[in-house]
Amino acid sequence: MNYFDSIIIGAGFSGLYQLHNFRDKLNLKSLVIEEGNDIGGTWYWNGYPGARCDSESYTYGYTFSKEIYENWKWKERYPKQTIILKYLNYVSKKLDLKKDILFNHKVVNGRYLDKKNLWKVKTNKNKIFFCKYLISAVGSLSSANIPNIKGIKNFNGEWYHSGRWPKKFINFKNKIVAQIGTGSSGIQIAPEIAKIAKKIVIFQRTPNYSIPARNSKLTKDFKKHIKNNYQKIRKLLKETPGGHAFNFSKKSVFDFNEKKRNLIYERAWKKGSLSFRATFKDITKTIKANKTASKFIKNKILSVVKNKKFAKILTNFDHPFTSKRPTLNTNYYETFNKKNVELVDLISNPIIEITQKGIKTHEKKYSFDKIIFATGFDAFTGSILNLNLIGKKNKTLKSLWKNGPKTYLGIMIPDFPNLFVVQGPGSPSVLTNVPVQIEQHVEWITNCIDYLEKNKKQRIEATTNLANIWSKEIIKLAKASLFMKAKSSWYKGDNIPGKPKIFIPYPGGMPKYRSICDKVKKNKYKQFKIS
Ligand code: N01
Repeated sequence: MNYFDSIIIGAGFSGLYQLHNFRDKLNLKSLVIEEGNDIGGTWYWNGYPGARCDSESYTYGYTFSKEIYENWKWKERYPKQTIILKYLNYVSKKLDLKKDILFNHKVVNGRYLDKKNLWKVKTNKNKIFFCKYLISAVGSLSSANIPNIKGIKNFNGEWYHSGRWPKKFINFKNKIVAQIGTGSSGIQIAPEIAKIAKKIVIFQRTPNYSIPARNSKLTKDFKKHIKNNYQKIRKLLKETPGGHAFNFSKKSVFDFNEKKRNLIYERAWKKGSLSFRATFKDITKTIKANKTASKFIKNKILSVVKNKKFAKILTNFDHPFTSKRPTLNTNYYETFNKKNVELVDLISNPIIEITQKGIKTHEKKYSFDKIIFATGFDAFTGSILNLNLIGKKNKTLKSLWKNGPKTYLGIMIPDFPNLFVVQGPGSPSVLTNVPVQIEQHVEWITNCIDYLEKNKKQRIEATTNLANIWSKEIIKLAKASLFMKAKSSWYKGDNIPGKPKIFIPYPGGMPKYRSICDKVKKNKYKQFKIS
């Protein structure tokens, strides 16, 4: 029988660290099953032009090992997708992880066998495995959202999704390219395509606030600082709400007059990075304070973009800054000053259909050689639901979650014993610098299973009551935040037709979340049903 103590689905940041913990710390016979032909998870799939991380490189990685942390040398302020893959390969080699990964196998279903207390897992190549513990490490942003636009199948040219970027070389030189979507991915793609394509037409539904990344090579001194401050950096990442290496200012927007405040914003703008939102303590907390930041960003965009019509479309915001995922950019707004770049406002001029030759909007027919979909993901739930999991009493995860995900801590699901989710819906996940959340989750799961094994327990399960309490807590926190002020956002499922409209990630910040998880551990998981 193909039996393992634990099976981990996905070989990204989560799966790799989980494998190391289970195999090398708990001595569990473990296997990772990965759909791609190499490690990397989100960074394996998102190989689009311009793909780069928004978190600063020295904070975007594992911190569990001083040796691993110190011996990897980041070269730029923000790491490129290819560099992150190199980094993960370095870690994987160091820990000898690949030997326990089955590549090119996609898990197509998993069923909990009540009597045997085992999970039965099947792959697309009809391989069947059994395990005691099943771990979903499939990530929050893995299920590509390809919009169901009429005629998509008729297009004669090639089309691509940013989150499933082909491994082959794609030549955009002298091509006429369409890009649909202007989120974090689209904002990175457009400037790169504009450099080489004959023409790029960017189709924008909703404008995003974007802050300059100000990427640069790391100086010798900064590299030394990283190396000499491993413990300090690690501690800081655990203390800040988003798991980043920046703290929020203690000052309010209203501690300053407009002139002084704008000077402070100006300084933050010049510095760039996601820390812009932390310029004042209340930007992310109250609408009144937030309006000053939103206005500052709007004026910056208006000052860069020369074409008045484009500038208006790019600043026609329908949400407060940070109520949706803030984005970073390198020359995104400057790109609209190029002659080969056009911007289409889908609010006033929606897409009617995709034709053989290109895209037909309400106002015009366009011809394209290629179409890029930077249209995001069925976030949080899409990739885990695609595993087609069936728990106790033949209950499918799809039916359990038909009105929205139900989890406890975003880690465990009622009626799905011994199934653990890394970065699941209901955990802080994408509201944080993700590797920081991943380490915390993997370590919590490892400790929990260690407890079960040492105490000769066979299974652990969250109760429905626990999951309901957790959902209520998330809704309460979300209502008190600015996140609910966004008219439409993938944080609350608005981007996928038919998806329940409910705020999904835990918005209380990492330190609070961590302390809740630590308490559960300290109380020996008493909240759960353990047998
Ligand atoms: O996806 P998104 P993303 N017709 O959902 C538009 C992480 N990430 O891949 O805003 C027309 O943000 C949609 O419009 P609207 C990061 O967490 C990280 O860009 O819904 N347009 C939006 O403009 C990030 O937040 C990094 O009105 C349609 C865009 O497509 C997350 O991934 C880099 C449409 C989708 O934006 C997702 O970012 C990249 C339709 N039918 C990603 N459907 C870094 O760290 C959707 N859109 C750098």
